Amino acid sequence: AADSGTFGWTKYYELSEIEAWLDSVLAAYPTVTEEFIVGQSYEGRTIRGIKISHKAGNPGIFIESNIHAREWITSASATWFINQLLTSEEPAVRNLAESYDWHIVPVFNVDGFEYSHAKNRMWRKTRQPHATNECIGADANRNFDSHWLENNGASSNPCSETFAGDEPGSEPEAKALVEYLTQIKDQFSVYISFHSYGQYLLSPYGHTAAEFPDNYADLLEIGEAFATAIEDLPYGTVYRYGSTADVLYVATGTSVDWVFNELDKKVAFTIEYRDQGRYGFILPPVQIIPNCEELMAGMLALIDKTKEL
Ligand code: ING
Ligand code: ZN
Repeated sequence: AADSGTFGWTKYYELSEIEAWLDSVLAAYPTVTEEFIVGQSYEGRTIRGIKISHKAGNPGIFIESNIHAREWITSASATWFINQLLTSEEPAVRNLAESYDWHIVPVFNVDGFEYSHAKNRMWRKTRQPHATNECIGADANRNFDSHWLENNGASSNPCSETFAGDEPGSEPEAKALVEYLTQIKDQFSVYISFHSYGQYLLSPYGHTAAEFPDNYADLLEIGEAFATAIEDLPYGTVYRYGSTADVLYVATGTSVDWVFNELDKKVAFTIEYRDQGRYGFILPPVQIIPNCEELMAGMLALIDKTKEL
């Protein structure tokens, strides 16, 4: 395996270490992997992704991870998942790896992630200063052009943790993702956004609990399959599922709602990983691998159910 001596899943890594590992993976698997670039962050970092494709013509799955800086378990899970797709010998995982084109961005909010390592472990937002206010950053997951700033699902106060930004796409990261996804929209049919914490599989809508998508019954069936597969593991971890606004809270301008509504991708979910608040965002490293095992069990079930419907 690529760089197996120095990278693993028993601790959390900084951006530079994750990027070095990504480089080693790209070098070790040149025929099935390819780098892609979503764009540049406010501070000028490159937002990188990896595409894993074993054959032409596969349906695509896009994974966006660590849009919120402090949710370190999300990029740890994304790198673990990439490694599994490339190295697992389990038949079900090989089938998952080889039957889909995977587009995975392990660390989307690169500036915030770096800041959460260097300065403030609890940082959530981007790092773009505000013109008329000393507070820094917007919630990238409130900055997309879908019901932006409606229904109190975000804040217009730049000092809020859920500041929606000055306008949709005001954050260079969100703008770059919109442009990139628009460009490759025919190459994927499933979109997953990784978050922590709370143990949920969340579907659209985020913007209202008074309305549900036309395919909500299907989304609930997928949610049930995902949650059951996870609960069946020896850890017995319980995930809840349903629409974001119904089971969690109203959130507007999110990436998942934008992809669902504007790109018309009808299988779009947020995963909220472990735990339920005991450690919260500071999930102990010993839980990384169990969390990842739950991700794989859940993903296998999610994709199986999606195929069936
Ligand atoms: N939770 C997500 C948040 O952005 C979410 C929940 C995700 C809502 C996707 C809507 C869409 O607030 C955390 N923990 O960040
Ligand atoms: Zn989050």
